[in-house]
Amino acid sequence: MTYKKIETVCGICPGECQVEIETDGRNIKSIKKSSINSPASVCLRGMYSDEIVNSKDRILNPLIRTAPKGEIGFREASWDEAIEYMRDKFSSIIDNYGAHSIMSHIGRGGFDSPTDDIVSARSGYLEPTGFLSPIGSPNNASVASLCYVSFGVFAPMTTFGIIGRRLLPDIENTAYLVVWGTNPKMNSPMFRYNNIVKQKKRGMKLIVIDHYKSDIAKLADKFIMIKSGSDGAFIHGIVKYLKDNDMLDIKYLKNYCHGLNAYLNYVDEFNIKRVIEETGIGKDEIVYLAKLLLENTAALLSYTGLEYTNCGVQTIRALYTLWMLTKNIDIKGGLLINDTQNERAKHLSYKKSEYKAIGSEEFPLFTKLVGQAQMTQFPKSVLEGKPYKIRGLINIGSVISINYPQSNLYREALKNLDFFVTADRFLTNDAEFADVILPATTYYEEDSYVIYPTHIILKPHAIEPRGNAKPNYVILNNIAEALGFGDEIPKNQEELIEHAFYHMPEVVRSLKENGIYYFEKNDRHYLKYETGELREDGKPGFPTPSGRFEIYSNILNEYGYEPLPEYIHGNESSKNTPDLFLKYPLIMNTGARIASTFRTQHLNIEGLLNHQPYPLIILNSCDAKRRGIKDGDWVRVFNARGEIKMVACVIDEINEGDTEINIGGGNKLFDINWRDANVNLLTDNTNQDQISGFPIFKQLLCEVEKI
Ligand SMILES: Nc1nc2c(c(=O)[nH]1)N[C@H]1C(S)=C(S)[C@@H](COP(=O)(O)OP(=O)(O)OC[C@H]3O[C@@H](n4cnc5c(=O)[nH]c(N)nc54)[C@H](O)[C@@H]3O)O[C@H]1N2
Ligand SMILES: Nc1nc2c(c(=O)[nH]1)N[C@H]1C(S)=C(S)[C@@H](COP(=O)(O)OP(=O)(O)OC[C@H]3O[C@@H](n4cnc5c(=O)[nH]c(N)nc54)[C@H](O)[C@@H]3O)O[C@H]1N2
Ligand code: SF4
Ligand SMILES: [Mo]
Repeated sequence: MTYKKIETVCGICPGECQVEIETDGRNIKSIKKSSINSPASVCLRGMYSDEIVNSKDRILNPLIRTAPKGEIGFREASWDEAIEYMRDKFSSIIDNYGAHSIMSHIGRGGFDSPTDDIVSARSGYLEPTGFLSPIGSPNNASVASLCYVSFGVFAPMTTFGIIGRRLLPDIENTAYLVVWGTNPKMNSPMFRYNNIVKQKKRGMKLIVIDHYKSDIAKLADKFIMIKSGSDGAFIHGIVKYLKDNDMLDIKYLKNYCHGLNAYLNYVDEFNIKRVIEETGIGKDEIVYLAKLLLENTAALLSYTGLEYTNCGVQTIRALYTLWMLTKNIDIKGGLLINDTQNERAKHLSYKKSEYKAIGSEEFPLFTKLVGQAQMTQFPKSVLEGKPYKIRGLINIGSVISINYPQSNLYREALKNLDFFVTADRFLTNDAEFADVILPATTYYEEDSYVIYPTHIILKPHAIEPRGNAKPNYVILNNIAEALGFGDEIPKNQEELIEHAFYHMPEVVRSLKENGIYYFEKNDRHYLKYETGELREDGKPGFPTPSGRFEIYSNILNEYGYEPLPEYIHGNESSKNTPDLFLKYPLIMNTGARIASTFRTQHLNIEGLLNHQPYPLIILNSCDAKRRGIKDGDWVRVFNARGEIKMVACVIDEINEGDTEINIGGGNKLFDINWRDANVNLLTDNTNQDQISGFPIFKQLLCEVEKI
């Protein structure tokens, strides 16, 4: 057998890291790190990609349901038969109830560049767009309903008037990197983590603010441990300290900030005593961070750690405000504002619907800023018919019945659909309710392209697809075919790049000729809000309604929300639900990423399971002792909504009364240790950030007892 070494893209998660693999076209002999992007050798999942690709559990052909809903029972079918079947079922729903009764949903398994380019929402439309726009359904959703957009769209758009993708920490040039509510060692791709390690050698100092000692906190020069969900109080406390000590350059800031006075009055509520009480952080640390931010350059890295509280969007707005007030925005070594990125990909055609997307009544700003339906309102639609009933669902790469809050509600909803199609590599929990399951390839098996910050590459498949599995974009093409708009979705690599870069012919040409395209390098400009480079009219300021950095957000005000970045003590908490707190006295914080899994994924991969065999709840040692729990004990974690079984991991570096619970368990077909470990049985689909609709994953209540 002859093995060849080829540079390709890791097949396992949307990190799309570059790797070098040795393959004979079918088998993978070795996987090595590559110089271009993140080394797979530091990523556990990347190391086991051959085990994932060749897993005996892979779905190899389209499956059609034979058993009653709620059971696993399918027969294999050809693609032609599956397409005919879908055509039949979907046509009947559309004819009887209208196209708005069908919904699409894209999960993390659909975060590859092509899928994203084809189906993600487009700005400039007044109505929500997406995969089903061509047939006139406004109901296109994705895991954006609970991931990234509070941080990446809501907070930056309502503050800077700029999307989060344009805000970049200048790690190479900063004196201090502040990592606040993210863990770049887990977060993919991992080139950021490698860069942090490299810059630390240069002398950069690392500050980490987290509710427990995460992997990145272990690497920190200074670790500040905060009570879950209280970051807003900490930030306001820092600003109050700066204000009280006349350390802010008010004259300068007044020129560029909208609502400065109102905010500086608001922070008066956050005296040291209150801040210490809310956050568990001492006065020294408030003073330390205040001075550090003011006297040095500081870059900021943040993400999901701040998204899942009742004031998630506002807390991230407060954080940006702190960076602005300490003049760390768009300076060398600070938080940079990048040039506008060109829009990519042809828009799918758009047929107007007289129906509004589900969730647009409850969360109007979600529809406005994200252009999608808010999936958290899907159960209400299916089960209560409000505002109308969704009857058909097309799901690409997501496990809805585990990853959304209050999972049983979503199970009920999936069960009550007339027709449900899902595309995946494995039988997931949702399979219990799927009528058709379509087999998806890994990236190793796909011909597509990948976009990196400096270049775009064409990516040929490294190994032959297993069975009759297909890439997401071909699956989308096949479903579109069944629904009558197949010609709008590319079905091979050539059509794919013509679709994605239709407005950039030089990219298409370069990819076809050389397989690679390099972006032009532009000189970096700093302080663009002073020079007028951020606004269309060329005036100094920001592209917001007021033309300034909006501490007071006009958009939030217009939509009836609090315009200042206010702090709210959790809706479910010692203060707001004291009776519940007596029964469930621990703060339930869920979902810090672990190395061996990708949420529900890989709990059937032995190599990875060996690295962390058990689902963990991390507890403070005093809380454990009081309950007679020792490190490694199996425990029951419960609240009024449900109970799960986890293994206790007892540490000192988490506040008393706080917890950190792994997500992803619950698939009956995967490892036995993880089967009763779906923490979303304990979360609440009605407790949300009122601005974004994001569920509260990091600030609920629970109790633990030894089994
Ligand atoms: N309690 C709690 N719940 C959470 C979170 C939390 O922090 N706490 N986090 C939330 C977040 S941030 C997110 S993004 C969601 C994630 O929600 P999901 O997107 O549902 O995440 P996964 O469990 O990764 O499911 C992805 C599925 O896609 C499949 N897949 C992988 N690659 C491909 C592919 O190329 N094609 C196809 N068709 N399928 C593929 C995988 O096998 C897997 O079944 O969960 C959320 N849920
Ligand atoms: N291995 C692996 N990688 C993944 C994923 C995975 O499941 N597995 N999921 C992917 C997905 S969907 C996403 S969205 C990204 C997420 O990427 P990240 O946001 O980087 O996710 P985490 O690694 O959980 O980092 C969040 C950090 O915030 C901390 N935190 C939690 N609550 C609070 C709080 O109240 N205050 C503060 N200051 N910190 C808090 C957590 O302890 C954790 O260390 O990761 C992606 N990468
Ligand atoms: S982060 Fe994702 S893409 Fe990168 S090596 Fe790990 S599994 Fe592969
Ligand atoms: Mo996510």
